[in-house]
Amino acid sequence: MEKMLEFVSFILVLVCVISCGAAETHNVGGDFGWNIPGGKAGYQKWAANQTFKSGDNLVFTWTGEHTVANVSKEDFEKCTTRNDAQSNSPVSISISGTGPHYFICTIGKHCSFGQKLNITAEMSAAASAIAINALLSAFFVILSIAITM
Ligand SMILES: *[C@@H]1O[C@H](CO)[C@@H](O)[C@H](O)[C@H]1NC(C)=O
Ligand SMILES: *[C@@H]1O[C@H](CO)[C@@H](O)[C@H](O)[C@H]1NC(C)=O
Ligand SMILES: *[C@@H]1O[C@H](CO)[C@@H](O)[C@H](O)[C@H]1NC(C)=O
Ligand SMILES: [Cu+2]
Repeated sequence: MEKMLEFVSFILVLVCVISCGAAETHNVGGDFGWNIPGGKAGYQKWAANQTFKSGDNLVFTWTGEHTVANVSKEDFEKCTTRNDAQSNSPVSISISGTGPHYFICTIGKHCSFGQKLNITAEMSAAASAIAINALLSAFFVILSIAITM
């Protein structure tokens, strides 16, 4: 019985890895793109309405003079300028790993004026399925030990 459940769970993981792990593309700012936001909420409002997963792509598109740099939380808060930013629109960045990620424009005071984006990435569906499968497998092992005792 456990063997069969384990097999079913394994098949579900395989199916998910193949079909439900598709990476999504997020066009930063929607139609507004990557620019100095007018409103106070800036990019937080846009980000709040999205679900970011590890492996998804962020696409920054702009006209005029802007850049995108992946920065630390501290540099994000202080708008620390740096010279390793990407300056040719569009810039596509793959979100690597879960947790927070921070991006700023490094031109003039654009970041201080709100051209900054922080996101929090969740585990991808495929990674979640693998993690759940590992938990289930552990559970089945414990169950089969308990049964034979
Ligand atoms: C959030 O996204 C939904 C669906 O894409 C949309 O209908 C809604 O207007 C958005 N809300 C905001 C505040 O952008
Ligand atoms: C941004 O840089 C940090 C530190 O180097 C790195 O861990 C993270 O994966 C990068 N994020 C993206 C989206 O490239
Ligand atoms: C961005 O940072 C703010 C302030 O720390 C936080 O409240 C918000 O949840 C973060 N947004 C995302 C999408 O992680
Ligand atoms: Cu800018």
